[in-house]
Amino acid sequence: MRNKYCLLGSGLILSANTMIATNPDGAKSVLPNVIIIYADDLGYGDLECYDAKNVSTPAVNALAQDGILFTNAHAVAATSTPSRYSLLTGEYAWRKQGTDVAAGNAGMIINPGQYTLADMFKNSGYKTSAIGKWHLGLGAETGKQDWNAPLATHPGDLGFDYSYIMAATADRVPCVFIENGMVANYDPSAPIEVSYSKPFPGEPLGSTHPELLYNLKPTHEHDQAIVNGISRIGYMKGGGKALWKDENIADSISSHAIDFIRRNKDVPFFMYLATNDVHVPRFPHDRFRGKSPMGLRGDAIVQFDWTVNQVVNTLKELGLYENTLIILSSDNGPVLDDGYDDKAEELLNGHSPTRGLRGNKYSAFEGGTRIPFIVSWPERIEGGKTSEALISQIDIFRSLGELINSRIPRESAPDSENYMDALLGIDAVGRKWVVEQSYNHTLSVRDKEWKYIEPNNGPTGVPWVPEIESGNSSKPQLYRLSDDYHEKNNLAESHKDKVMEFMNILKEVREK
Ligand code: NG6
Ligand code: CA
Repeated sequence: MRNKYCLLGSGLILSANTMIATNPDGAKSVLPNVIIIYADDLGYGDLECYDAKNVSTPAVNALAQDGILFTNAHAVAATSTPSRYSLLTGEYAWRKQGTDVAAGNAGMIINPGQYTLADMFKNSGYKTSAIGKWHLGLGAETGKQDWNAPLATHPGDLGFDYSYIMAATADRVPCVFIENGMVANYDPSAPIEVSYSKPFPGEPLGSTHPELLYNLKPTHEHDQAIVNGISRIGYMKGGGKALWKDENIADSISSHAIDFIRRNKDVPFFMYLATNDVHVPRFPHDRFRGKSPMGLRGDAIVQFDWTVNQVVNTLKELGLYENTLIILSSDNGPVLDDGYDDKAEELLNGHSPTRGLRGNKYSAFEGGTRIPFIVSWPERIEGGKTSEALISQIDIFRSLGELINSRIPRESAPDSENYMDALLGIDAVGRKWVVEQSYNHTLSVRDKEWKYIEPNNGPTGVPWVPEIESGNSSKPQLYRLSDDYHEKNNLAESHKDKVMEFMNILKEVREK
């Protein structure tokens, strides 16, 4: 299989069924391995290579040095579930109902009949995995899962050969890892029950037993089931030995990622590696405590960097680093107080998680969706570059499809376009415009110079964290980002033509 990006060396044989290139002595592939390292709530300014203060991230910095650091990259949404949905399906989440922040007992949101990013890699002969945060629902129906038996549907039905995942978020029950659709380390002596509507009699809650919250206390909500001295969203019973300890989550995720790489070192693999860092409850392992002066949130960034280092070192040790394409990014912008008293705000000491952008996670302002984005592939990318190309995570699907020369069914990944040249630093421009979705489905569209936020009736603060500017306004908003980085000066009145142009783009995209 010869294409623009992957060239076969001499003496290589193609195995007929899989299109995998193998050489006669070993089984080494020329198709690159692909790893998406997807951080959670990591802001545009949270990494040292993006000017973070008070925290050092040597592993990520080195990855950027070996690759390209993008300064105008965008998640599809300002929250997790819709961004992940869009990344894995190539469809804007706002097209599909039920794609907002999912409960831990949500039924599977991606329909097994949809063609996913993992299907694409699998059908091209890759071994595929999803490791870490899932947050896209499991099982056939919301609230009907039996967590004590194999789940009816799980990432295995979406093209992932292997999965080791958290059902939703660390602040939502069930607080267990799920391996290939079955609770990992299942403890038959402690059957698991989960509810998002009513507590289980006799089970202590954060609201009724605050004295049991020996690890972290909530600031708002998050006062239901208690696991590991931290109260969560949702009710849960049982779990026993299968319950996670928050301080070990990064270790569990990285060790399973490393095992997957080792098991598949001789074939091309695709790994969707979604870290729990730096989502709440932030509770990094002891060995990262105090590594930044910013408390738990800063230490969680250090822990994230450690995870990246683990993966990169494993690739290097196995001789795979040169021919592995790594995309490192985040699902949405940063947030400080997201429900736990971890002093994230008080300890910033001059650090700006958004790198000075207006708004945070949830917001229609840039802080909601502009995210770090690094692409490295030493064999093909000359490192150390920065790119201002306008890119969106919606295009990862078809760009990677182009990279591996994969045919994608016509009706699949409907919003995704091929921008592989931009991702490899060949094209410095990227998209003409990107569409962004805030927590309440307000859409924004921006090009290199301007950003338009459509009018809506939502409140000016995010309802559950009112200090965060939602970006909502009953009036159209238009900012000239090229000289108004902070989105302060609404020019909609004086630039009606530009507003009209963006309204038309949104109309066309909606009607597509
Ligand atoms: C919010 C939670 C927040 C976080 C978020 C999802 C409340 C008040 N807040 O609803 O703590 O869990 O959902 O974050 O419940 S995300 O990064 O997965 O989208
Ligand atoms: Ca998130």
